[in-house]
Amino acid sequence: MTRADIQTTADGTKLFMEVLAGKKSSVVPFWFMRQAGRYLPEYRELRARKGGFLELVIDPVAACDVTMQPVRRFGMDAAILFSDILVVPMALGQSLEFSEGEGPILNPIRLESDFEKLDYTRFSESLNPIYQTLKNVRSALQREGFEETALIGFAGSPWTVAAYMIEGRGSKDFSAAKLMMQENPVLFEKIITAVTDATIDYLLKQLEAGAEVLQLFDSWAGLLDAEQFKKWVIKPTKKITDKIHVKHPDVKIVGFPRGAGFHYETYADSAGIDALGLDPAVGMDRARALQKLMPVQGNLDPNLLLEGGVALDTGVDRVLRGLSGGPFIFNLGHGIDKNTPVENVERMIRRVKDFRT
Ligand code: 1CP
Repeated sequence: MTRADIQTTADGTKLFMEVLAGKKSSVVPFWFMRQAGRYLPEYRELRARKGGFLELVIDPVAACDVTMQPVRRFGMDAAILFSDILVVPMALGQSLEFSEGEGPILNPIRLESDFEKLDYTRFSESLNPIYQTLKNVRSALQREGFEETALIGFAGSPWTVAAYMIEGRGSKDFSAAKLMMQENPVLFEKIITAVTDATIDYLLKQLEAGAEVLQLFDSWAGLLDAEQFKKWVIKPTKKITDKIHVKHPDVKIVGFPRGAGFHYETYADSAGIDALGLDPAVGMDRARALQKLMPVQGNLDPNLLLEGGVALDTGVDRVLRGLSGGPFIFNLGHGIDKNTPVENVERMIRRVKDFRT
């Protein structure tokens, strides 16, 4: 029997979606964050040919190809749209560049006058290439025999996206964003509200274009204290999940509040999400407690993929044994490193595919 036979459930529903709906499975579905990207030679080749990262993202044929690359190679249970969380500020008219080796550079919003320059009128239209990518991926999955592979759409959560908009670049502490939160809460709230409303529109259109599951990436959730977390993570996330669920009650939303530590429970209880992405710092006992609340996804330390060998096997087994007793999707605890050897990825996937509860 092939894995594909095992994966298709009796009524033809995709295993990935069944698990997100709360079913426990003897075969563990998997995908991993940043599964399309620089560790893959075919990605590096296409990126060099297209000239850059954003050029790939706004080209629906190329972005579809990149989305499909890891699926063709490894047969994940889910494909994730190839795009970036920062296309939302870009579509709001904020300048965005990805410079080689430096990550994203945006023209920072520090003053009311910077905020007023945002342009909502072309938001939806600017994102048309991304909706087209989703349509292309849905047909490519069908055409290439991946009928059981689910398609994940995504966005950044408002706090994380706003943090980049204010800071203007990646940072370890996002001090300019945190300073604005304290010193100009009125402007900060305007930015969060603008991102929240834009994200709702963006995710609803992703669903119309063919996304079947959504993930919200809150990569910098760990920088906030309990009060800030409630106000700037939980509240806007709940607004997004409510709006999506009103229109699409059956669509599952995975929330990934990276680094949220002891706020994970509050997040699971109050953000309106359907499944929880766990970072590597969440220990197995707590992960299992969280799994009683909802399906979980995670949380292999991506550093083990750099190491490979027995260390990797042990880490994979620990996560599989720890979480396969309930609804569980195997994933990394954050994005794969660009220096990851492909053979280590193959080794990890073989172990996940061979595992049975
Ligand atoms: O080719 C390149 O040089 C670009 C590298 C790259 C890639 C492959 C970036 C730049 N973004 C992406 C794709 C991407 N980003 C995906 C695609 C789907 C996938 O395969 O998973 C997704 C979901 C993201 C999400 C994203 N972008 C996040 C959230 C997840 C996380 O990693 O924490 C964040 C924070 C970003 C911003 C961003 N985009 C790119 C970089 C290098 C960064 C991080 C910048 C920083 O803060 O240092």
